[in-house]
Amino acid sequence: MIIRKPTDILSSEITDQALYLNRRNFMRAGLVAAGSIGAGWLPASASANTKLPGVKKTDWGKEEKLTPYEDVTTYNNFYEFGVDKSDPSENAGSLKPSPWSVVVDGEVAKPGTFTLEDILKPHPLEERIYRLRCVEAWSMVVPWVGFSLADLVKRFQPTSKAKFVVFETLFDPKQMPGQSRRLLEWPYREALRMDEAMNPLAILAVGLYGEVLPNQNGAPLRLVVPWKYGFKNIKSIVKISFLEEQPPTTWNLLAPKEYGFYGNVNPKVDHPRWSQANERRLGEIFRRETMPFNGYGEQVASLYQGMDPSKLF
Ligand SMILES: Nc1nc2c(c(=O)[nH]1)N[C@H]1C(S)=C(S)[C@@H](COP(=O)(O)O)O[C@H]1N2
Ligand SMILES: [Mo]
Repeated sequence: MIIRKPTDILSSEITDQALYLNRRNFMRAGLVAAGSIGAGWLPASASANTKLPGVKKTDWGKEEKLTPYEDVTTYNNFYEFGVDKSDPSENAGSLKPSPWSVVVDGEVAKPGTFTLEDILKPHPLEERIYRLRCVEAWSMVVPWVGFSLADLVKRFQPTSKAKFVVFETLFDPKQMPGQSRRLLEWPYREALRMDEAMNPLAILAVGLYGEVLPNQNGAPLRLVVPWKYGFKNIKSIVKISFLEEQPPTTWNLLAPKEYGFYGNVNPKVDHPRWSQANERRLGEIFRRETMPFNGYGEQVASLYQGMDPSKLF
Protein backbone atom coordinates (compact mmCIF):
# COMPACT_ATOMS: atom_id res chain seq x y z
CA MET A 1 0.00 0.00 0.00
CA ILE A 2 1.25 3.43 -0.86
CA ILE A 3 -0.95 5.47 1.35
CA ARG A 4 0.88 8.69 2.05
CA LYS A 5 1.63 9.67 5.60
CA PRO A 6 -0.95 12.16 6.89
CA THR A 7 1.83 14.67 7.44
CA ASP A 8 2.69 14.63 3.73
CA ILE A 9 -0.88 15.18 2.71
CA LEU A 10 -1.55 17.89 5.21
CA SER A 11 1.46 20.01 4.42
CA SER A 12 0.45 19.96 0.76
CA GLU A 13 -3.08 20.99 1.71
CA ILE A 14 -2.06 24.32 3.08
CA THR A 15 -2.33 26.60 0.09
CA ASP A 16 -1.83 30.31 0.43
CA GLN A 17 -5.09 32.08 -0.24
CA ALA A 18 -3.31 34.72 -2.33
CA LEU A 19 -2.43 32.05 -4.88
CA TYR A 20 -6.00 31.10 -5.53
CA LEU A 21 -7.21 34.69 -5.47
CA ASN A 22 -4.95 35.43 -8.42
CA ARG A 23 -6.27 32.47 -10.35
CA ARG A 24 -9.94 32.68 -9.62
CA ASN A 25 -11.07 35.04 -12.36
CA PHE A 26 -9.39 32.83 -14.88
CA MET A 27 -11.02 29.75 -13.42
CA ARG A 28 -14.50 31.21 -13.37
CA ALA A 29 -14.14 31.90 -17.08
CA GLY A 30 -13.02 28.28 -17.54
CA LEU A 31 -16.06 26.97 -15.71
CA VAL A 32 -18.47 28.83 -17.92
CA ALA A 33 -16.64 27.63 -21.03
CA ALA A 34 -16.82 24.04 -19.79
CA GLY A 35 -20.55 24.36 -20.45
CA SER A 36 -23.20 21.80 -19.72
CA ILE A 37 -22.33 20.20 -16.42
CA GLY A 38 -25.92 19.00 -16.35
CA ALA A 39 -28.09 17.32 -13.75
CA GLY A 40 -30.54 14.67 -14.97
CA TRP A 41 -33.48 15.98 -13.01
CA LEU A 42 -33.20 19.23 -14.92
CA PRO A 43 -33.32 19.79 -18.67
CA ALA A 44 -30.27 18.36 -20.44
CA SER A 45 -29.01 21.88 -21.00
CA ALA A 46 -28.76 22.53 -17.22
CA SER A 47 -25.32 23.50 -15.98
CA ALA A 48 -23.65 24.45 -12.73
CA ASN A 49 -24.96 27.95 -13.29
CA THR A 50 -28.55 26.79 -13.84
CA LYS A 51 -31.05 28.24 -11.42
CA LEU A 52 -32.91 25.62 -9.38
CA PRO A 53 -36.67 25.96 -9.72
CA GLY A 54 -39.10 26.16 -6.81
CA VAL A 55 -36.63 26.64 -3.98
CA LYS A 56 -38.31 27.68 -0.75
CA LYS A 57 -36.41 30.40 1.13
CA THR A 58 -36.14 29.74 4.86
CA ASP A 59 -34.97 31.73 7.85
CA TRP A 60 -32.10 29.35 8.64
CA GLY A 61 -29.00 31.49 9.11
CA LYS A 62 -30.38 34.56 7.43
CA GLU A 63 -28.57 36.81 9.95
CA GLU A 64 -25.22 35.61 8.56
CA LYS A 65 -23.06 37.43 6.06
CA LEU A 66 -22.62 35.14 3.05
CA THR A 67 -19.20 34.08 1.78
CA PRO A 68 -18.89 35.25 -1.84
CA TYR A 69 -19.84 32.67 -4.50
CA GLU A 70 -16.33 32.90 -5.94
CA ASP A 71 -14.74 31.81 -2.68
CA VAL A 72 -17.26 29.03 -2.07
CA THR A 73 -16.64 27.56 -5.52
CA THR A 74 -12.88 28.02 -5.97
CA TYR A 75 -11.46 27.18 -2.52
CA ASN A 76 -12.42 23.56 -2.05
CA ASN A 77 -11.38 20.30 -0.50
CA PHE A 78 -12.14 17.36 -2.81
CA TYR A 79 -9.20 14.94 -3.00
CA GLU A 80 -10.77 13.09 -5.92
CA PHE A 81 -9.64 16.11 -7.97
CA GLY A 82 -6.34 16.92 -6.25
CA VAL A 83 -5.06 18.05 -2.88
CA ASP A 84 -4.71 21.80 -3.47
CA LYS A 85 -7.64 24.06 -2.73
CA SER A 86 -7.71 25.32 -6.31
CA ASP A 87 -7.59 21.80 -7.84
CA PRO A 88 -11.28 20.87 -7.57
CA SER A 89 -12.56 23.91 -9.46
CA GLU A 90 -9.88 23.42 -12.11
CA ASN A 91 -10.28 19.67 -12.52
CA ALA A 92 -13.83 18.69 -11.63
CA GLY A 93 -15.13 19.22 -15.17
CA SER A 94 -14.48 15.50 -15.79
CA LEU A 95 -17.24 14.54 -13.34
CA LYS A 96 -20.58 13.72 -14.99
CA PRO A 97 -23.31 14.36 -12.43
CA SER A 98 -26.00 13.31 -14.87
CA PRO A 99 -27.44 10.72 -15.08
CA TRP A 100 -26.88 9.83 -11.43
CA SER A 101 -28.17 7.04 -9.25
CA VAL A 102 -27.86 6.21 -5.59
CA VAL A 103 -27.89 2.72 -4.08
CA VAL A 104 -29.65 2.34 -0.75
CA ASP A 105 -29.00 -0.91 1.13
CA GLY A 106 -28.42 -2.57 4.50
CA GLU A 107 -30.87 -2.46 7.38
CA VAL A 108 -33.84 -0.99 5.53
CA ALA A 109 -37.27 -2.31 4.53
CA LYS A 110 -37.06 -0.50 1.18
CA PRO A 111 -33.60 -0.98 -0.37
CA GLY A 112 -33.00 -0.23 -4.04
CA THR A 113 -31.29 1.90 -6.63
CA PHE A 114 -32.73 5.33 -7.13
CA THR A 115 -32.10 8.04 -9.66
CA LEU A 116 -31.55 11.51 -8.30
CA GLU A 117 -34.90 12.38 -9.79
CA ASP A 118 -36.61 9.61 -7.76
CA ILE A 119 -34.99 10.90 -4.62
CA LEU A 120 -35.93 14.50 -5.23
CA LYS A 121 -39.52 14.01 -6.35
CA PRO A 122 -41.12 13.94 -2.90
CA HIS A 123 -38.67 16.39 -1.34
CA PRO A 124 -39.28 20.10 -1.81
CA LEU A 125 -36.03 22.04 -2.04
CA GLU A 126 -35.20 24.63 0.60
CA GLU A 127 -32.48 27.19 0.92
CA ARG A 128 -30.69 27.12 4.26
CA ILE A 129 -27.74 29.29 5.15
CA TYR A 130 -25.21 27.20 7.08
CA ARG A 131 -21.62 27.66 8.15
CA LEU A 132 -19.07 25.09 7.09
CA ARG A 133 -15.86 24.82 9.13
CA CYS A 134 -12.86 22.84 7.94
CA VAL A 135 -10.29 21.30 10.33
CA GLU A 136 -7.73 23.47 8.59
CA ALA A 137 -9.38 26.47 10.27
CA TRP A 138 -11.04 28.15 7.32
CA SER A 139 -14.77 28.55 7.27
CA MET A 140 -17.52 29.84 5.02
CA VAL A 141 -21.20 30.69 5.11
CA VAL A 142 -23.11 29.14 2.24
CA PRO A 143 -26.74 29.38 1.10
CA TRP A 144 -27.15 25.65 0.47
CA VAL A 145 -30.14 24.31 -1.46
CA GLY A 146 -31.21 20.91 -0.25
CA PHE A 147 -33.73 18.84 1.63
CA SER A 148 -33.98 17.16 4.99
CA LEU A 149 -31.85 14.03 5.39
CA ALA A 150 -34.30 12.73 8.00
CA ASP A 151 -37.17 12.79 5.49
CA LEU A 152 -35.14 10.79 3.01
CA VAL A 153 -34.07 8.26 5.64
CA LYS A 154 -37.69 7.69 6.70
CA ARG A 155 -38.69 6.84 3.14
CA PHE A 156 -36.38 3.84 3.08
CA GLN A 157 -37.77 2.58 6.40
CA PRO A 158 -34.68 1.65 8.42
CA THR A 159 -35.14 -1.46 10.60
CA SER A 160 -34.63 -1.43 14.36
CA LYS A 161 -31.09 -2.72 13.75
CA ALA A 162 -30.06 0.40 11.82
CA LYS A 163 -27.76 2.32 14.16
CA PHE A 164 -25.55 4.13 11.63
CA VAL A 165 -25.95 5.51 8.15
CA VAL A 166 -22.90 5.47 5.90
CA PHE A 167 -22.44 7.42 2.68
CA GLU A 168 -20.07 6.64 -0.17
CA THR A 169 -18.69 8.84 -2.93
CA LEU A 170 -18.55 7.69 -6.55
CA PHE A 171 -15.51 5.57 -7.39
CA ASP A 172 -14.49 6.17 -10.99
CA PRO A 173 -10.89 7.21 -11.62
CA LYS A 174 -11.83 8.26 -15.16
CA GLN A 175 -14.17 10.90 -13.83
CA MET A 176 -12.20 11.48 -10.64
CA PRO A 177 -8.52 11.41 -11.60
CA GLY A 178 -7.30 11.83 -8.01
CA GLN A 179 -8.55 8.29 -7.37
CA SER A 180 -5.75 6.80 -9.45
CA ARG A 181 -3.42 7.83 -6.63
CA ARG A 182 -3.74 6.23 -3.21
CA LEU A 183 -4.13 9.57 -1.44
CA LEU A 184 -6.99 8.20 0.61
CA GLU A 185 -8.66 4.86 0.73
CA TRP A 186 -11.28 5.19 -2.02
CA PRO A 187 -14.14 5.54 -2.24
CA TYR A 188 -14.45 8.36 0.29
CA ARG A 189 -16.79 7.20 3.05
CA GLU A 190 -18.47 9.06 5.89
CA ALA A 191 -21.10 8.12 8.42
CA LEU A 192 -23.50 9.47 11.01
CA ARG A 193 -25.10 7.85 13.99
CA MET A 194 -28.81 7.39 13.28
CA ASP A 195 -29.93 10.10 15.73
CA GLU A 196 -27.47 12.55 14.13
CA ALA A 197 -28.85 11.73 10.70
CA MET A 198 -32.38 12.35 11.97
CA ASN A 199 -31.51 15.76 13.41
CA PRO A 200 -33.37 18.47 11.48
CA LEU A 201 -30.12 20.39 10.88
CA ALA A 202 -28.71 17.69 8.61
CA ILE A 203 -29.47 18.13 4.92
CA LEU A 204 -28.52 16.68 1.58
CA ALA A 205 -27.61 19.51 -0.76
CA VAL A 206 -28.14 19.66 -4.52
CA GLY A 207 -27.31 23.33 -4.98
CA LEU A 208 -25.87 26.53 -3.60
CA TYR A 209 -26.65 30.18 -4.21
CA GLY A 210 -29.93 29.05 -5.82
CA GLU A 211 -28.09 27.16 -8.57
CA VAL A 212 -27.20 23.56 -9.36
CA LEU A 213 -24.27 22.40 -7.22
CA PRO A 214 -20.97 23.00 -9.01
CA ASN A 215 -18.99 19.77 -9.44
CA GLN A 216 -16.23 20.96 -7.09
CA ASN A 217 -18.77 21.35 -4.29
CA GLY A 218 -19.94 17.74 -4.61
CA ALA A 219 -22.47 17.55 -7.46
CA PRO A 220 -25.05 16.27 -7.71
CA LEU A 221 -25.69 15.28 -4.08
CA ARG A 222 -23.64 16.02 -0.95
CA LEU A 223 -24.11 15.95 2.78
CA VAL A 224 -24.22 19.11 4.91
CA VAL A 225 -24.01 18.60 8.68
CA PRO A 226 -23.16 22.08 9.91
CA TRP A 227 -22.10 21.23 13.49
CA LYS A 228 -19.31 18.96 12.25
CA TYR A 229 -15.96 19.62 10.60
CA GLY A 230 -15.90 19.80 6.83
CA PHE A 231 -14.59 16.27 6.33
CA LYS A 232 -17.93 14.79 7.46
CA ASN A 233 -19.68 16.61 4.58
CA ILE A 234 -19.20 13.92 1.95
CA LYS A 235 -19.61 14.84 -1.70
CA SER A 236 -20.98 13.20 -4.86
CA ILE A 237 -22.82 10.45 -2.97
CA VAL A 238 -23.70 7.22 -4.82
CA LYS A 239 -24.49 4.93 -1.90
CA ILE A 240 -26.33 5.18 1.40
CA SER A 241 -26.16 2.13 3.68
CA PHE A 242 -27.80 1.45 7.02
CA LEU A 243 -25.70 -0.54 9.48
CA GLU A 244 -25.83 -1.98 12.95
CA GLU A 245 -22.12 -1.37 13.73
CA GLN A 246 -20.14 1.85 13.51
CA PRO A 247 -18.39 1.75 10.10
CA PRO A 248 -14.85 2.89 9.28
CA THR A 249 -14.73 6.40 7.81
CA THR A 250 -12.11 7.84 5.49
CA TRP A 251 -10.17 10.41 7.53
CA ASN A 252 -10.64 8.53 10.77
CA LEU A 253 -9.03 5.47 9.13
CA LEU A 254 -6.09 7.49 7.84
CA ALA A 255 -5.32 9.46 10.99
CA PRO A 256 -7.50 8.48 13.96
CA LYS A 257 -5.71 10.83 16.35
CA GLU A 258 -6.48 13.79 14.10
CA TYR A 259 -9.97 12.99 12.86
CA GLY A 260 -12.45 11.31 15.13
CA PHE A 261 -15.56 9.48 14.06
CA TYR A 262 -17.79 12.28 15.33
CA GLY A 263 -15.94 15.28 13.91
CA ASN A 264 -17.96 17.72 16.02
CA VAL A 265 -16.53 21.22 15.91
CA ASN A 266 -14.85 21.76 19.28
CA PRO A 267 -12.59 24.79 19.86
CA LYS A 268 -11.20 23.17 23.00
CA VAL A 269 -9.80 20.11 21.27
CA ASP A 270 -6.73 21.08 19.29
CA HIS A 271 -5.78 19.22 16.19
CA PRO A 272 -2.44 17.56 17.13
CA ARG A 273 -0.60 19.98 14.85
CA TRP A 274 -2.59 23.20 15.22
CA SER A 275 -5.08 25.00 17.43
CA GLN A 276 -8.76 24.70 16.60
CA ALA A 277 -9.70 27.68 18.78
CA ASN A 278 -10.25 30.12 15.95
CA GLU A 279 -10.94 30.26 12.25
CA ARG A 280 -10.71 32.51 9.21
CA ARG A 281 -13.85 33.06 7.21
CA LEU A 282 -12.97 33.01 3.52
CA GLY A 283 -12.94 36.55 2.18
CA GLU A 284 -12.21 38.07 5.60
CA ILE A 285 -8.92 39.16 7.12
CA PHE A 286 -9.42 38.83 10.86
CA ARG A 287 -9.81 35.49 12.51
CA ARG A 288 -12.81 34.78 14.68
CA GLU A 289 -13.35 32.46 17.61
CA THR A 290 -14.62 29.03 16.75
CA MET A 291 -17.86 28.10 18.49
CA PRO A 292 -18.62 24.70 20.04
CA PHE A 293 -20.61 22.64 17.55
CA ASN A 294 -19.87 25.44 15.08
CA GLY A 295 -22.53 27.53 16.86
CA TYR A 296 -25.28 24.90 16.62
CA GLY A 297 -24.94 23.61 20.20
CA GLU A 298 -28.48 24.49 21.17
CA GLN A 299 -29.83 22.13 18.52
CA VAL A 300 -27.36 19.26 18.83
CA ALA A 301 -25.47 19.22 22.16
CA SER A 302 -28.13 16.94 23.67
CA LEU A 303 -27.19 14.20 21.18
CA TYR A 304 -23.88 13.76 23.01
CA GLN A 305 -24.93 13.88 26.65
CA GLY A 306 -22.81 11.62 28.80
CA MET A 307 -20.11 11.31 26.15
CA ASP A 308 -16.56 12.57 26.70
CA PRO A 309 -16.38 15.86 24.72
CA SER A 310 -12.65 15.42 24.17
CA LYS A 311 -13.45 12.31 22.10
CA LEU A 312 -16.03 14.02 19.92
CA PHE A 313 -13.63 15.74 17.53
N1 LIG B 1 -15.78 12.77 -1.55
C1 LIG B 1 -15.21 13.73 -0.82
N2 LIG B 1 -15.97 14.49 -0.03
C2 LIG B 1 -15.39 15.49 0.71
C3 LIG B 1 -13.99 15.71 0.66
C4 LIG B 1 -13.22 14.89 -0.21
O1 LIG B 1 -11.99 15.02 -0.32
N3 LIG B 1 -13.86 13.93 -0.95
N4 LIG B 1 -13.43 16.68 1.45
C5 LIG B 1 -14.18 17.06 2.68
C6 LIG B 1 -13.61 18.21 3.37
S1 LIG B 1 -12.21 17.93 4.29
C7 LIG B 1 -14.21 19.45 3.38
S2 LIG B 1 -13.60 20.74 4.30
C8 LIG B 1 -15.45 19.70 2.58
C9 LIG B 1 -15.27 20.91 1.69
O2 LIG B 1 -16.46 21.22 1.01
P1 LIG B 1 -16.50 22.44 -0.03
O3 LIG B 1 -15.42 22.22 -1.02
O4 LIG B 1 -17.87 22.42 -0.65
O5 LIG B 1 -16.26 23.66 0.78
O6 LIG B 1 -15.79 18.58 1.75
C10 LIG B 1 -15.65 17.32 2.36
N5 LIG B 1 -16.18 16.27 1.50
MO1 LIG C 1 -11.82 19.85 5.58
